[in-house]
Amino acid sequence: MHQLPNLPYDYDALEPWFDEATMRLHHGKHHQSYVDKLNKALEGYPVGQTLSLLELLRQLDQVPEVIRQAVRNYGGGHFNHSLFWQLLTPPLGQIQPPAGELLELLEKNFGGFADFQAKFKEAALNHFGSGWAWLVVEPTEEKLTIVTTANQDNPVSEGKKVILGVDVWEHAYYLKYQNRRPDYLDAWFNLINWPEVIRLLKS
Ligand code: MN3
Repeated sequence: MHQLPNLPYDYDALEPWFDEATMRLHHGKHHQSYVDKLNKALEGYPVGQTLSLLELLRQLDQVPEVIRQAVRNYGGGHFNHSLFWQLLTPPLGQIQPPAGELLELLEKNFGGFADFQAKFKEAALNHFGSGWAWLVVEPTEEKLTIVTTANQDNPVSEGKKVILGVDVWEHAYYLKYQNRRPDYLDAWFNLINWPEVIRLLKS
């Protein structure tokens, strides 16, 4: 059985950028619902016991066709949100840009940290409808790219490694920011857990 992970901080710890009411709803209702629906979909299918969630998403063709779309949607929802929470951290005041190898890669691939932020925000803003924006490592090279996915899809299903992502479903920001996705994205930049991004890059 898959389980809702506890947040590594309190519901109000990301204020004022992410408000407590949104965090409670997003984690306790939306994410919980993905977990519940994933468990229900996998009921009676051995693949749910033999493969981890990451393995299921990496090998969707191994999932029986009758539950494949449910695993993609609800398993993706569970995976994406678990990653999203882990990549947030209570604000420390000023944004602490990443250093070391990650900063070098951002400079090499995007021109610099500020250029990376601008390009990431643009991609997340221009994504039409519900979905996610991601920073991924391309499988064959030391190259970072920004991609977006629809619904609860994740680039791991395309063989990529994800090191950062932001939820651009309206449920992630509508309570506090209404239709102002740009303001939500600016807020999110204050909350990125860069040490965790670096850990994922090296993993
Ligand atoms: Mn969400």
